[in-house]
Amino acid sequence: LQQRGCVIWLTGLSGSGKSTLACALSRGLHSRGKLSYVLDGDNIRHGLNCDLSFGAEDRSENIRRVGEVAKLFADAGVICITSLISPYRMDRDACRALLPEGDFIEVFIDVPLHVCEARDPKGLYKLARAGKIKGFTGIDDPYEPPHDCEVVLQHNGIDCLSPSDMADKEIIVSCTS
Ligand code: GGZ
Repeated sequence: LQQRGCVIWLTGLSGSGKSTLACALSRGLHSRGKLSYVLDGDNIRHGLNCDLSFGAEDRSENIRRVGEVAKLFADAGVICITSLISPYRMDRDACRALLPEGDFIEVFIDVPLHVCEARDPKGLYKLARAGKIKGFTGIDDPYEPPHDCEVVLQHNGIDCLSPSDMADKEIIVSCTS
């Protein structure tokens, strides 16, 4: 295997399309002969991080553990794609600091709250608005967008960028060059 590992860190609101994009990216890399692995928040919370809640401290611990695991993948030469809301800037920056300069590619999926809320694929925003889920990101828990990340994928306000459009953008270029 002749490949340098790195971490592609996707961040954005629930329903912004992180998991779909992670999957499309992974396929795009595979078709270019690159080995990648997706660490998805929702899955990880059923296994490795099943002891963690959505309180601020536990979210930070969630991000910390995934950051450490992602680093292990990168060390092994794998392109590790993480897909977590990762709402707090400080936690994302701590993960960045684990890797050599240039090996942490932070990708902000910049889809506005009203669009995510209109999509509401799992009905969670509706529950959050009704007060049935407390501390939901974007509703009554903060999301801190990156100040200076490697890639911003913006929503044009009309339709969705298709994940394959997004996956073909500069992200693949930066981790295959
Ligand atoms: C945000 C929540 C919450 C609360 C459950 N806030 O879109 P989903 O449903 O499938 O993915 C979301 C997932 C978020 O897990 P992460 O590990 O990515 O979050 S974090 O990075 O903040 O630790 C959402 C669901 O869990 N979910 N409750 N209160 N999202």
